[in-house]
Amino acid sequence: MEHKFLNFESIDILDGFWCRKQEMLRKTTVWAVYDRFKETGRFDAFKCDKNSEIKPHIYWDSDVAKWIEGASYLIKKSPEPKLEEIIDEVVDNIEKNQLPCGYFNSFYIAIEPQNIFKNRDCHELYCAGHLIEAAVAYAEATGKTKFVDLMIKYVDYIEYRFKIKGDTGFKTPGHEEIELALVRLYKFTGERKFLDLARFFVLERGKSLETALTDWANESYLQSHMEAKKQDKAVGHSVRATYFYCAMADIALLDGDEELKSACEKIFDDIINRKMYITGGIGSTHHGEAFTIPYDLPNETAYSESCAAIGLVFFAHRMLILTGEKKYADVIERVIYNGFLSSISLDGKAFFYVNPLEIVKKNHTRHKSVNFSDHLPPMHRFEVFDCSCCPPNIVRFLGSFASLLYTYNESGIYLQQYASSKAKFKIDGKEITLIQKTSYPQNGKISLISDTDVTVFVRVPEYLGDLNFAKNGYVPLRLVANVEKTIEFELPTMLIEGNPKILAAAGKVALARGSVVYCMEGCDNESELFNIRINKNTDFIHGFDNELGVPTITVSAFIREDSDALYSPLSQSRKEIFAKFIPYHAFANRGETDMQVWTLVE
Ligand code: FUB
Ligand code: ZN
Repeated sequence: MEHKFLNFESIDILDGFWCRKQEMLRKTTVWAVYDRFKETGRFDAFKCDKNSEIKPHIYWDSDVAKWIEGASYLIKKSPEPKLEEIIDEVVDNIEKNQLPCGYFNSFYIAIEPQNIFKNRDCHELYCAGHLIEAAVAYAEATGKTKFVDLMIKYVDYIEYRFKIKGDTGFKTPGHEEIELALVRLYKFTGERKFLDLARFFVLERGKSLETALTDWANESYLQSHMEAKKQDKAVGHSVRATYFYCAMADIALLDGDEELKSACEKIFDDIINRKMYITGGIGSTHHGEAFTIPYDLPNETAYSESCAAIGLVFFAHRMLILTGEKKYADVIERVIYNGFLSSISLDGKAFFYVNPLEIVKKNHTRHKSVNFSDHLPPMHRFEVFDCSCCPPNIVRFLGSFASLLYTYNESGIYLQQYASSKAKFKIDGKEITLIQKTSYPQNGKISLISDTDVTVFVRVPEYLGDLNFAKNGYVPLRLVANVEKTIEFELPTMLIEGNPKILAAAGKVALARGSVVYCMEGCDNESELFNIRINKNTDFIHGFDNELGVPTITVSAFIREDSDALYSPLSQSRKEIFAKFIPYHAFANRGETDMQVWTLVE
């Protein structure tokens, strides 16, 4: 059954885990990303000065647009005049430089006007999509409509060139994004032509062969290997893919299109049953930043791009709305506490683009002559990248994070993610304020109080399996006005096995407490991490790391002692040690050191 979701603007996150992340976003991250983008010329690129010393990148517009979208979410919740001033300047520059036909892209206007809409993989429609999303978010935050009006002019031109005239060098975007942005523009304006254009881009994709780029950047890489409705597997570039699947789910919902819905369901299941890391990361190879084959989930060379984790949450959230099925919210929980959160440093200033599941710093198992250099994982986060798509995506994701907390329908409110918050609903004309108090993920206790009688269906976390008092995975709590009710889920600490087909997890286990996956770091453990074998009967000793400000788990383990012999007969001789784990999302915050999620067990 379809659900509606409660937008972040109706929810205040009050305290606890996610409140601290949002405060970090407002105080630090949004400014850190701005400063780096300003220094690198991304904001000035909007002046479209062809003589500028700094040559813009083809998709710098999208970097700034995602930052504007995130900044707008902050403004929506509480005024930020300085952010508004920065955004207004960008909008003025767009107004000054937009071509009379409506076209806008700072790179193409300044550097290659002769190549407008010629090359499918040059991200013009991707940039347009992000600018549209930014414009809508800014209008919703401030009531200022200049930006959105400029973008509507641009969209009209896109519609004319791609749909009406059809004289462009390609039919559908190389990097999806404009599709879901057009759906958003439709919802904002109510104008059907934007939805029609979104549908056009989704349904035209894969109908005819558009140019493939290289051997790996082929039609599958671009999700153009077949029509959307026939697709049933996650393929190709993982960010492009998830954005495309989001648009498919949007159209499925708005048009009641069962074929598109079924395609989305199959693709989603392919991801979560065969192609997703335990952290919720997706994309197993840096070749094409892409999905590969089922169960190919290498640890050290994992790509697991931050934007792909975000894309998976966007897709899962849409599927949750479309179907009301809890598994989608379970996946969101897995991603937000692991593969998404690892992307940002604890101080909020630096970011991972690639989120590995293993780092072997000394790298002594491979000589540098092995052509491995471009696969090796990053050992620390960066403040900005040449291709800096992830940092501003993180800004917009955290800025609108509260939208993930609740859905609702005529039967009541569904609590999908746990976070202390005050939410204001309007269901069937009735206003309801619901307060959720919790210290999750520190413990599993959730207290709820509302000002009106209402049923709240509390999602049972995936790691608890099926509870007999739950219905379809949700515990129904009938709240009577102003009477607090509490539910407490157990938060088990577990050793987890991977599917036997996952080579990278063979003979190994991962450690998790609830949905938070843990890892070992070299700086906490004296042995090489790959030599450590967790004792399968271990107790779990819970502690706290004051330097990092995160919980720790210590387990009993064995190592093989060092030896001079290169080979020796198998012996049972082992040294007992304790191995210390920290949450995966907190790794790489104490300098460069080894890290490992999957550990041998015996
Ligand atoms: O190409 C634009 C963005 O940069 C993609 O979404 C990321 O994967 C990175 O390639
Ligand atoms: Zn990215």
